[in-house]
Amino acid sequence: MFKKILIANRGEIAMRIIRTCKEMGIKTVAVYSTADKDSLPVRFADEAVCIGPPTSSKSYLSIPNIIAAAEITNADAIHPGYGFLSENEKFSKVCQEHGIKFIGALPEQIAGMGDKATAKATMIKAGVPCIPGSKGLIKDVKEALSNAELVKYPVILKATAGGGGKGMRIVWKADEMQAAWDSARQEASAAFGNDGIYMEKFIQEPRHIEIQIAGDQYGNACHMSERDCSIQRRHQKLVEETPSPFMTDELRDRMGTAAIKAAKAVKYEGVGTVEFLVDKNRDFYFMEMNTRIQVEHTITEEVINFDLIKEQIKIAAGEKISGKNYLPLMHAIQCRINAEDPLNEFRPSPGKILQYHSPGGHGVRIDTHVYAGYSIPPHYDSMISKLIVVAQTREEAILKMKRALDEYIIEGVKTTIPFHQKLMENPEFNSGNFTTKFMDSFEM
Ligand code: MV4
Repeated sequence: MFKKILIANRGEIAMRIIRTCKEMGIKTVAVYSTADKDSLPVRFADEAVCIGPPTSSKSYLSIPNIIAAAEITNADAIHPGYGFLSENEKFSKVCQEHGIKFIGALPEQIAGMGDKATAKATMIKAGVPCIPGSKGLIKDVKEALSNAELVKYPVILKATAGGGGKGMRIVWKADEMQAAWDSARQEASAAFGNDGIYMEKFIQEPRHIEIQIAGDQYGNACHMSERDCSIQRRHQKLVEETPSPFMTDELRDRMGTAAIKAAKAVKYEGVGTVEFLVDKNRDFYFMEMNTRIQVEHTITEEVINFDLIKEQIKIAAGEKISGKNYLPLMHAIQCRINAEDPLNEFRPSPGKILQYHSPGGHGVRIDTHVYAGYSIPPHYDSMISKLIVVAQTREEAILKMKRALDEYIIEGVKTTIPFHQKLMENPEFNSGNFTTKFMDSFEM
């Protein structure tokens, strides 16, 4: 087992990783930018190293600075959390070259899944259901038009380097193709320095359901059921829950089997997520594979009674997994509490937290790095905390979430708490019958 892990991240996920390391008897090193010197991970890690100024590119994204911190402190592994360098092929490789275990995917796996057209080709070959579309990249608008005739409108153009909706254009009919093609290419080129585009049939009003998976160094893989992430706004998830209200035992079995196929196809080591779109007929299609721990891993932990960070560390250290799948025993919901103003188009609201009281009691979990007097820096994402509830049924989980939201006091910054309170009262949300279009028409 590792003796000392450096956490190449900040905020709640840095705290989350430190907690598990402590429980495993592993020493921790926090790295921080000058904007985060008063943060909790810096306070609770065994050691802390300043790696630069607030700008991410000069601190949390600086490979040389982070490797130097690992060498100075003699860390034998690096946990990258989510975001920042967690899916950076170069960082995974540089760690390897320095004899430091990267607790995440291998460079080849990051590259293979990071390029969406390549990932899709891999999944088609492995027999994972994919959305009908172009065979790989499209070279010009003429080829786009001929592909669309075969796929049939509406179609969607996607940037191969994309994810998170950038460089994506829906095309409803042929005469919109030229403009969509030009703008998708332009946006992809500017955002990723890669203007490769491929095409798919556009699935209308899908659900976003993802499967948590794990694989070990010996070729074993398992799934840990699903998370429904359909409640998103501009590709930012706001609420996640498991099980999905749309799930059936039969669908879970089919999606779980497909996700395991996906993991085995790339000899996946570690924990990961296979994202699917699910249509109204319960047909599902591979969308992306995330080779990192995700923000919403917490709800899976609650329903299968399992520490996913511990599992990640054990797999990285060479332990075997049993290969058996995990089914949900409970119902869990997570609300992302952000320093944003839901009455003002979710505008960021950084600043000092003047009063802070967090909810508690049976079945309530808060993952956070904040405290009364803490200032949320403007340089990073605006998440304050993750509020997670777990109960026997969906109805009880919603009631518990309402109770917890009522107890939650945060003063000094605007938060998404009022949005979540409104959502928990919403009939459509309560019915469980919602899709990724839900937030388009939500009124505060
Ligand atoms: C799609 C789609 C419909 N049809 N692909 C959005 C982010 C990127 N990862 C893929 N996305 C989508 N791909 C086809 N063929 C609809 C979306 C989409 C979406 C997906 C998941 C969650 C929220 C979404 C919001 C808008 C569009």
